[in-house]
Amino acid sequence: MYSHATSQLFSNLKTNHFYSYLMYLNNRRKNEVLHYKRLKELQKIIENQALDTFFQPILKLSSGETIGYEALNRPTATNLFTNTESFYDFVGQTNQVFLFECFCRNISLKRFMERYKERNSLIFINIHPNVLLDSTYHSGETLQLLSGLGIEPKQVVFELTEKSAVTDFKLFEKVLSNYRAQGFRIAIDDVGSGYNSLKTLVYLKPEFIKLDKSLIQNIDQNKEQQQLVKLIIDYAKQSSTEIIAEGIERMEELAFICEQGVDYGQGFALGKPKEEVKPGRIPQYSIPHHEFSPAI
Ligand SMILES: [Ca+2]
Ligand SMILES: [Ca+2]
Repeated sequence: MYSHATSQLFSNLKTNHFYSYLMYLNNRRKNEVLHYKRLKELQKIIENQALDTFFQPILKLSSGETIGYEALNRPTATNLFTNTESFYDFVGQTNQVFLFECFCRNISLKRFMERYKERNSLIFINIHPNVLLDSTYHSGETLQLLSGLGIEPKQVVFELTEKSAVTDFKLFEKVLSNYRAQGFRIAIDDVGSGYNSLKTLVYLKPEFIKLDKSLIQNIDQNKEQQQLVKLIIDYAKQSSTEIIAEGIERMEELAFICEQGVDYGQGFALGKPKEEVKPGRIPQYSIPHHEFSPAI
């Protein structure tokens, strides 16, 4: 027989277990309701085109010329999505990714042409690798859309983020060569953010490598980041790939990147994302030499 204290303990445990189970069910229901509400909101965003499109300039560092713009789409803030990142994380978990990507691509290109006064710069479009694999996407629909807007394929660079893993490299190489034959170019985005970089770079042979902002932030003070960037620069030279350093915010970062001979730059120091399509500018800077870690 259990003592009174022991059976009291068991009874408490049972009650606790029951309560945790109830809590679990309650949380699960709450999450399901939230997911449903967010899905509805996503559909509303697509229907009403409730996204703001911003264009951030990409500059040639040796001349200061703006060679192109990255299109960035952000949903109008609601309490269902507190920031852009949570919004995109959510989209990635739904079966709406494809629909949403096509919507974003169309709206980015359309707004670019509406707001862009000159005619010859590049437009960088973020795209999920799987979208490029879809047959309807490369069967001429893209070309048709572009010709309707007066954009040439050679002006378009698809930014493939490393975060959405490419699994079938052979198939992907084939698809990309189709795109290239039409004039499109490829950039691998967020390189150095820790997602499978080397394999992606070697197999996909992108025309551009976009160095992730985590590699650029405080690069003037961090030896490991400097080493990684130097490795990628060496690789790029051998494979005739051009490098775009992202997230340049401080003059010291800009100076270091320029000193290393990086081709292009993007970041708040050169031009913020704006609704209008506006060229960036390389600020005048003078950095006392002693502030640098020696280049390695
Ligand atoms: Ca990007
Ligand atoms: Ca990026």
